[in-house]
Amino acid sequence: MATTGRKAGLPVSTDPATIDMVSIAGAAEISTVFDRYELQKPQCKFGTDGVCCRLCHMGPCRITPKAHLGICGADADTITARNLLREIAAGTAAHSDHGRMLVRTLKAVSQGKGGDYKIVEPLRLHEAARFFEIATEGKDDLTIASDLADFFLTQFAWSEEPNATLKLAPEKRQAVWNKLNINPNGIDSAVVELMHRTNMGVDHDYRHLIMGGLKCSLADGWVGSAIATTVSDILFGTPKPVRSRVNLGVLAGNKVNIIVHGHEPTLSEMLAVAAGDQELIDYAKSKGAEGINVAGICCTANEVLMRHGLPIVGNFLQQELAILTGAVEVMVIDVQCVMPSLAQVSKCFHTQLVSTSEIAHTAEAEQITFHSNTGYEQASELIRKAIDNFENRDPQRVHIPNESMELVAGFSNETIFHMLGGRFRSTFRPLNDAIIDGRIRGVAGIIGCSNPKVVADQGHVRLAQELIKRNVLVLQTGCAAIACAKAGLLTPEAALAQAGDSLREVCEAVGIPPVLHMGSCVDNSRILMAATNLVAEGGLGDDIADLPVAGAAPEWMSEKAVAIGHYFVASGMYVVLGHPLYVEGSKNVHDLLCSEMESITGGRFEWEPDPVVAADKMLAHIERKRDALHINTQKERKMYDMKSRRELQ
Ligand code: SF4
Ligand code: MSK
Repeated sequence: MATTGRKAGLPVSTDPATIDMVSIAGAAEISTVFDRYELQKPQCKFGTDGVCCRLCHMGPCRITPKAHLGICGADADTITARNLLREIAAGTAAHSDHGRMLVRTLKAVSQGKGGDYKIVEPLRLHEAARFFEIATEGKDDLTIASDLADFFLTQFAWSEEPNATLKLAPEKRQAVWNKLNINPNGIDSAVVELMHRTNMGVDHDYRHLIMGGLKCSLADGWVGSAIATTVSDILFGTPKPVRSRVNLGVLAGNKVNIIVHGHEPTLSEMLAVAAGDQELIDYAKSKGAEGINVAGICCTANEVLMRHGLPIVGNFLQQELAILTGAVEVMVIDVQCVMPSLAQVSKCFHTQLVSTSEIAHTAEAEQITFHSNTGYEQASELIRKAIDNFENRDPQRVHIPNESMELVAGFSNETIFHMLGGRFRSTFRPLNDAIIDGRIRGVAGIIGCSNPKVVADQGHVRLAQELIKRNVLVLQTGCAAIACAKAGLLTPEAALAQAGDSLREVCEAVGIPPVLHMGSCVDNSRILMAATNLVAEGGLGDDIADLPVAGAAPEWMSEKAVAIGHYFVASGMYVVLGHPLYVEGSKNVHDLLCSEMESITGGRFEWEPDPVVAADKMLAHIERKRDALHINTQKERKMYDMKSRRELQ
């Protein structure tokens, strides 16, 4: 069984900037996530095993050798499964509410009430309308946007019909869901159903519960997250390759630093635009700064990186450390992965913490609730606030680590299509061909958070290195992508130097790096679509479960990651988690998720803390899939020179 917990004596991170700032925090006696983790040790075994139940007030109950049933008679199977389902429901709710907010902005834009937001990507609007059979003939873009927004809003409510966006998946996969009866009928109702089923005295059969969890997770990946990604692309543009920099060293010693942190891209989008306003730049200069530097943390960072090339300060575990540099004038927070401790850390510096979401307040942060119709004005005001705060920065307390790394991001499916197929024939064909003839063994998604239980960034970076070395193309999102970026793996040159020979040849020929940054957490829907595109292109089976692909979340921590893992497994993928779900207290639930599930959905979980062993296991799975597809015959390696590219076109 996998163990969890960072062993004594190991560093907190492999990232020198993080290590540097943690020691500065220690010297200043400012507590960080790493200190608080130590204080929580040993962590509760009942919680870790998932056998603590507080679903009713006869409890709380714990399963022990002496008491193998809760007061109501629930056993370890029921208790662990119910706890797991509540995590899936919460993760689904988070991604999907983010999607709903974007749909509401799209609707407001269509009604002329969206302030400075507009439809930046009409192509994507038309493509989505076509796919979902929304009439476009004779309609202008705003009317189509209105109809599309209405259609997306219907996907949240309960309906007799399964969610229409499930049709994005390969047909054979849809048939699997039909057969298993796990099609969701609305995002909100899927979440409500899980909360009902896990209420005291309702669903007690762990198998039935877990299948219900898969159903809800599908409402996350193929519905809520897919909608969030699509609407983001329509409103802010489909990402294209973009160069930028990452790590705490992107903070500027001589500029006004504003950090956007959280998940929703709406306000950060306007901050990115407003930061270029000459009047504001001049105002910053009048206050002694050389300019304005907007940078991001967590998935807001990924959103503004993908579309504007704004720099990334760091991933989840670096949010407090950014403030500890003493060089941040304003940190703007919204929803998800924002630590409450930011209020405590910012109090030790001049940093103003501004909370902007209607639903997410932080005590002691200033609350400026964001409204899309005044987005630009609010963004300008926030920048002014930061400029005014610049004079309060204490140069004696500024410590910005030198570390920053170049990166290339912006790999949407549309971009990959174009890069692989060339200008005139957008296609995944060269990628499918390279997989079929073995130059690329398969594709792996490495996603998810960072977690103080493990050496931060190590799992992501080592796993990505091992996989590209073995000629596996890596797709990334979230904090995993930021970790690899910090280690230089999103620099095409550096990554290519570490890639296996045949993967390098293909990547060089078509001009893509071996590690592709596809966006934020909700953009895991792009990975689902990449898998769907591989199926659609032909030659690799009819279903995602047939593909030589695997997923991993080496350092995950969020309930959102629990939902993501389940929708990948429900979609037929093999998923390796760096530490177990809270289910180890039930052998039955463990066995269902980690072995039997493969015969049900074609996918399954595995826990593996060692990234090299995880790479072994993922590659073994990929090779098994290749064998089943009968593509594992030795073929002459084909060099993709200009002639072969022209032939393709
Ligand atoms: Fe205990 Fe059952 Fe209540 Fe859970 S639902 S707290 S196991 S009595
Ligand atoms: S931000 S969910 S810590 S990836 Fe999306 Fe990072 Fe995980 Fe949050």
